[in-house]
Amino acid sequence: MNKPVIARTARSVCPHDCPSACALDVEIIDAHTIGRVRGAKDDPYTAGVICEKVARYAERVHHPDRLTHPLRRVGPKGAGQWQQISWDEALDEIAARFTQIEAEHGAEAIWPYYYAGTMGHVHRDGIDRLRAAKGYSRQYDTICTGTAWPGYIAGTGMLGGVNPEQMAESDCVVIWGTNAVHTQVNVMTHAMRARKERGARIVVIDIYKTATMDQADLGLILRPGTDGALAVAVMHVLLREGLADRAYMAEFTDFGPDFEAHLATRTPEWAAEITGLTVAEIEAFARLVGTTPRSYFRLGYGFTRQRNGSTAMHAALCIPAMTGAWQHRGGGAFHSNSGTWKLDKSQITGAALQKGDPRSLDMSEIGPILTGNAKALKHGGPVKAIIVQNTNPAAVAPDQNLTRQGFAREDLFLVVHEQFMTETAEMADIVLPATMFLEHNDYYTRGGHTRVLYGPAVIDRPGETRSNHEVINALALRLGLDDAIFKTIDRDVVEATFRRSGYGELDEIEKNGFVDRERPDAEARFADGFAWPDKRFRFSANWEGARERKSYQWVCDPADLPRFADHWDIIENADAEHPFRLATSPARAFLNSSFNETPGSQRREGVPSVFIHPDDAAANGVADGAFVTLGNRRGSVDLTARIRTGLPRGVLVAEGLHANKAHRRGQGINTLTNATPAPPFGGAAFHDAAVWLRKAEQ
Ligand SMILES: Nc1nc2c(c(=O)[nH]1)N[C@H]1C(S)=C(S)[C@@H](COP(=O)(O)OP(=O)(O)OC[C@H]3O[C@@H](n4cnc5c(=O)[nH]c(N)nc54)[C@H](O)[C@@H]3O)O[C@H]1N2
Ligand SMILES: Nc1nc2c(c(=O)[nH]1)N[C@H]1C(S)=C(S)[C@@H](COP(=O)(O)OP(=O)(O)OC[C@H]3O[C@@H](n4cnc5c(=O)[nH]c(N)nc54)[C@H](O)[C@@H]3O)O[C@H]1N2
Ligand code: SF4
Ligand SMILES: [Mo]
Repeated sequence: MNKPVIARTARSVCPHDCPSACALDVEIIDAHTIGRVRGAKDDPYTAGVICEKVARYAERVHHPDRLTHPLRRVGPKGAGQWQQISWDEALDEIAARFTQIEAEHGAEAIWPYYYAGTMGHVHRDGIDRLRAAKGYSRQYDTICTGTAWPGYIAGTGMLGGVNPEQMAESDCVVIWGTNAVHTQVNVMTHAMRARKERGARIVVIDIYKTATMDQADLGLILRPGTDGALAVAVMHVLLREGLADRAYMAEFTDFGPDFEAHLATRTPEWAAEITGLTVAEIEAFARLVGTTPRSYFRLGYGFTRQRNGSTAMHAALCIPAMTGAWQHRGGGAFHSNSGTWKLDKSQITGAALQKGDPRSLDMSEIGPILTGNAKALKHGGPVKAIIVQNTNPAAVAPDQNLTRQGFAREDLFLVVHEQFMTETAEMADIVLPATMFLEHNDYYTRGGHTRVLYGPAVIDRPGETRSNHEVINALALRLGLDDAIFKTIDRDVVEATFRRSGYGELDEIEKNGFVDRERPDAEARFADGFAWPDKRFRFSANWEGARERKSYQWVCDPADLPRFADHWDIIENADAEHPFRLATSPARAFLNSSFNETPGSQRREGVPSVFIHPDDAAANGVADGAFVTLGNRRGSVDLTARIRTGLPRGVLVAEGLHANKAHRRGQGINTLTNATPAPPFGGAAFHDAAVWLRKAEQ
């Protein structure tokens, strides 16, 4: 075969929900076709490196299974019988049903539901414009960041940290609870540069020996949900050995005798018992960060997907406040820059049009909500209609049996706007075909670095696909809304948003593709104090302050929260009936449930499987490659056993998310995860499930 002729290379942005937000160079073969996708070499964070799944993006854009026409269900729910219809028929039917449901049950019976399939703000958040103008139920956004962000904000007062490009200038990079090789490969680019150029030490903290830990100088494998114990024991050692920066603490934190007395009880021996680490490992880690001023704490999401995840985040964040690492270039902490963009998104979300003050329903509780849980419904009426964009809750939401039961309700009118026939789309009454990022205009942010990037449409869209923005506007107009905000096109919204936010003119920005929002280094490292009125970092987490800043909702009694940074033992501990702790960590070649439809990713990930410690396998008579069933009170899932070392006994890790149907019996891994909101403000504890394990019938 002849090599395709590349007509040009277009600059774009990866739209997926990954902190890296890579700048891309996309080979354009003709008006409809792309070739290779590469990481932009001139982008300082991307630095020419992207993950393999996006490098193969041609497989996803040109996938034979892409949805290209609106479909109406003709058989029973979920039976896969469809009739192709026109856009006019589809939109008319949706508008008629929504109008009828609103008349009968009130606007709150309709719940637009979305997440971050695309991280472009115009196409991701525009659904809120329709929601606001109609007074539909709000969505309380918890599924990803619900536990992580509050824990960080409760210490620093805001969501922002030292520019992650400075990892390259660090002498010790602590990669905590993130499997960066899988989930945000660019962290490794900068951390490895520090090792190569400065001899920096790389520390990785996880619950199993990940691909990231394979690159580490010091790997700490602890029991799931025990990071808080490690953090406070590290601080115990820092104080005991004179490695704490007392001058820094006196000036910049709320450190005092009560906290010191608390830490005196948090010995490495105490923490070893809880975490499964040795005293020597805890002390070695404490001494390393205590004697290396330029220690950079890259705090991930993974360790916060435990019921005590918010307190674990806060506890880990306390360490650099005690060592004073914040003062040094290449030192400090970072979780996300999502609190630093200062964007005026009124053109996108239509906040000014808000009608009434509707209830806010927790997206992570979609299962309980759709199956009539009164508390989850905020003691209001049932949800009767949903329009979904950018997310696949039938696979990604916790407590899958409840979610699926909910979607199967005959009285629920479900519209799904999608690129593929996902598990959620399969349950729909109307399926609408969506464009991909190379086919529409948008701008993108992600927490992992400092730039806001623009990605224009660079190829023609296939079939009758329409963008999210177009669908929301078309539906709004049919529902009788006629505000000018519903008559816009995507590029103009980007332009207006940039202008209103003081970013400058899109024509100019488009020339290099980004706006750099890097803050002055002193500000990013809180050199003039932390973001509270008294400017002090909080070892005693300021949960109420975090709640106020982000309009979070309490899901627990604030009095139950530990007073100081600590291990909070509220995880789903193993018991006699459920002797294993399961984590559902990310697979390298999937991104949540995205890419599990592409052949390259399927080849790489193989069948849905679970890592088991050799002794646990032997004790349960499980051979490598055998089918096992994992279960708990929420349901059970079949997986293929992979016996391996590098994880504690009693811990199971299932990397995903594989398609539900890739599992025997069609039960996806989220059958086992818990939808009960994690304190203090909600969120799903995806890596925190107690399960039993049995040999499955082969
Ligand atoms: N390839 C790939 N990339 C992705 C994703 C994906 O699914 N696949 N998902 C994307 C999304 S939406 C997000 S939010 C980010 C998330 O990316 P990360 O911040 O990396 O978070 P997680 O992927 O949830 O988990 C990271 C690691 O945390 C570990 N972990 C679980 N429990 C604990 C614990 O109690 N303590 C410690 N120390 N570690 C624990 C898991 O084993 C896993 O290795 O990644 C994005 N990138
Ligand atoms: N067990 C377990 N479950 C998890 C996690 C875990 O670690 N373990 N991680 C959780 C996390 S961190 C997150 S963020 C959630 C994320 O979960 P989701 O937000 O559901 O992420 P995806 O599975 O990638 O699904 C996104 C969907 O949006 C579609 N899409 C992409 N772009 C567009 C577009 O422009 N328009 C429209 N209409 N559709 C589009 C894609 O085709 C895809 O089906 O999953 C959570 N679920
Ligand atoms: S998924 Fe992440 S690492 Fe891969 S290209 Fe997108 S932003 Fe970069
Ligand atoms: Mo996420």
